[in-house]
Amino acid sequence: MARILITSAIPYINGIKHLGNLVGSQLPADLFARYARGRGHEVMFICATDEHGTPAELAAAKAGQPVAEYCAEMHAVQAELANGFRLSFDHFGRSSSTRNHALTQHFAGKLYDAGLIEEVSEKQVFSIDDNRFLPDRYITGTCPNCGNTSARGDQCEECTKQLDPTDLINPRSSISGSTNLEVRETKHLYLKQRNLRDKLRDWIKSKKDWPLLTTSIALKWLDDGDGLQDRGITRDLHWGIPVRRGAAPWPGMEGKVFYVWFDAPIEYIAGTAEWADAHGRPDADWQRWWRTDMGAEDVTYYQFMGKDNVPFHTLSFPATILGSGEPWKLVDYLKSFNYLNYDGGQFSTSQGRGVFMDQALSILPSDYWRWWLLSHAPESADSEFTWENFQASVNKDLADVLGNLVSRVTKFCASKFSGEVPAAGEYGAREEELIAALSSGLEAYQSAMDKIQVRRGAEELRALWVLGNEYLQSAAPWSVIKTDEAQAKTIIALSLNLIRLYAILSRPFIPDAAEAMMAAMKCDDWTWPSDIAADLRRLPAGHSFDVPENLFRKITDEERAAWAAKFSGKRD
Ligand code: B3M
Ligand code: ZN
Repeated sequence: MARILITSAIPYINGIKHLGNLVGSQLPADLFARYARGRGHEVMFICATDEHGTPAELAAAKAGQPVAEYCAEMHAVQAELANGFRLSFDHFGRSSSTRNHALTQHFAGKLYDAGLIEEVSEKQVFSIDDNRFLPDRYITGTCPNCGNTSARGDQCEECTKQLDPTDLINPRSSISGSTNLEVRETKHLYLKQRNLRDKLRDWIKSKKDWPLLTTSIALKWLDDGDGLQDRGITRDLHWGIPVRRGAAPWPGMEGKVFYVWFDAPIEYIAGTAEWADAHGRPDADWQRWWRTDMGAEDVTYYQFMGKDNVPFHTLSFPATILGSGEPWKLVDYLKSFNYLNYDGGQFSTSQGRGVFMDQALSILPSDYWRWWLLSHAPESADSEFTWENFQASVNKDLADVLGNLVSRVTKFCASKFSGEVPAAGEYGAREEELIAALSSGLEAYQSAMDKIQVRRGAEELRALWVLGNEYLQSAAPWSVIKTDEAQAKTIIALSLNLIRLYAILSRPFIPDAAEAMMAAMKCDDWTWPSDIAADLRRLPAGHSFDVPENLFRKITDEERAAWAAKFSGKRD
């Protein structure tokens, strides 16, 4: 049994996430967590909401709420949606927690002690009418690169260029729209990442098995142009983690907070501490996941995120960890994703384009979405959601292949024999062939899942379902029963056991359907299969079962057309 730590990039607090966000981090992380638990490993799976920074403050202002209240409400909304998608976090924390405040200040203090923090006087845009500095998204203006007139101070959404607030042409305050702005001196802390460049490069280069997407982005940022830049880790904002050196005040930094990207990844650790607190456990219980001097040396740590988050996780956060000089765990495997597009364009939160998590659950249960999203995960390239494709996958894979097998076998047995598993006799060549094919299929499935090849995992799982269907089709118990009842019973006994086997193997992808299948087999033994022949005799003769409700329904052409129309524009 291994110990596996899994974190998903923590979603920004402002608003409900769309399916593109979901498939880029939280959902594949959940898939892997469920798979690892299924294999019997000890898993700690952490996510949280990312509550600081200008997006949170601006969204709260727009909602007319104090930011703390807004964050508390949105955290509850996101937690409920995570639950709706069956995301099996051990803890869904908050980056605004007291744990994260203390840990973030602790890391800053250690970095200072190590000589890795520099105080820099710099020029920032100050709004006279708003009486405040305008960092990042607080300022809007024309992009010097593409001419977009609503580029934000940190980035232009049109051309994706990273910007500084002072780069914008015709800048205005995002709060008041005021153009009564001036540039003022202000003091900020910089993390001297450049001092860690060689260490970071060696560390990244040692990760031979990482996805190319991950290492290519990391090395590009490390070596391109001027290379790794020292990075401002503080902001002139009210909402955030106050700048302190551990527990001590930081002279000259009063009234300032840490930059959101400094504290957000630290929340992975803090979230694990929150987990311990929530369960009344001592510090040692979370430290054994994170501190190599406290038992974490045998932990394997996996991170999941969209490609835009890779630089922060391969450079900035490791710089914090390495620079602290303390024995914190670094990521062992970083799985990153490309983007999921929506019906000929991009998902867009600001334009409300695409399907958002709440909307998805309001039209179909989570397994339908989980299956489509995971089997089309944007791994080697961007992928695209279309309603045609969604309908085809659901109807074919889930309804025709898996759902149909379950319903045919259980209904046939209940009507021809009884609601109990019939006695199985000797197997013939067909059964032996099936067992051999399932055994090698299982290995292929495990090999994909062990490597977190999400799409391939889905393909291998579907191939296992297909084997069962083909077997049933060619074994044809409905014909055999007319001449050889004993053999028909053997076929059905094996097929009922197959349902239990599929429940176990499918659970990481479609947990609700898997649980319904297992419940229908009136069994609660989720032991991962290691010997298919034995597993197909696990439910003995006389064991009772239920005929489950239809596991999956088909999506009609009318529904597809109606949903495509409903989700074509701005959400209301
Ligand atoms: N909240 C960005 C995002 O949601 C950011 C991730 C933080 S991970 C520490 O894509
Ligand atoms: Zn631009």
